[in-house]
Amino acid sequence: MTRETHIVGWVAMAFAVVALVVGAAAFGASVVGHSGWPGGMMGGGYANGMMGGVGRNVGPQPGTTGFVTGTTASPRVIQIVAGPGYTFSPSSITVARGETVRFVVTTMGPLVHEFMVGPADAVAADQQGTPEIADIGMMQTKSLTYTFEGSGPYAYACHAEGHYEAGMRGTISVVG
Ligand SMILES: [Cu+2]
Repeated sequence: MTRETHIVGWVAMAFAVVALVVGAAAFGASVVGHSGWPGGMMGGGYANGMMGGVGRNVGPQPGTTGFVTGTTASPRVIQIVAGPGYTFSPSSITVARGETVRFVVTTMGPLVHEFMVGPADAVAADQQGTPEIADIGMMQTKSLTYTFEGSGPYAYACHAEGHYEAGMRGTISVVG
């Protein structure tokens, strides 16, 4: 390798590093933009990550002071961790009637999970047409946006082979 190709290599690498940093910053900005909690979600998200509690959703919950209802234009983000094992964390959530929620689901552990959300009876029956994210592999994050128009009951579940039977489900309470 000549000295010249060495230099070209280093320049390319420097550009790659800059691209990574810019990309990370842009990702952070988009997370804030979708949170619907101006100034609140960013800090919460980082704190969650550092504590390893990605499934904990900070900020005022429905029915409490300061709660901001998710809308179709700005859905409220709820983070759900699938696994390890046959669990969702959290396993119960509360939504406001009529609100739009963006579920951001991350799989921890080696099992591949699914995330179905909708009316409780449809979710329990794995009914075709019920909103669902399929095949969320280890450390993968996928999202689904859903509007809770009725009074419920609603639920979420994983219908990967045997997972629902093993208890991989969550309940959704509707307030308002
Ligand atoms: Cu599962």
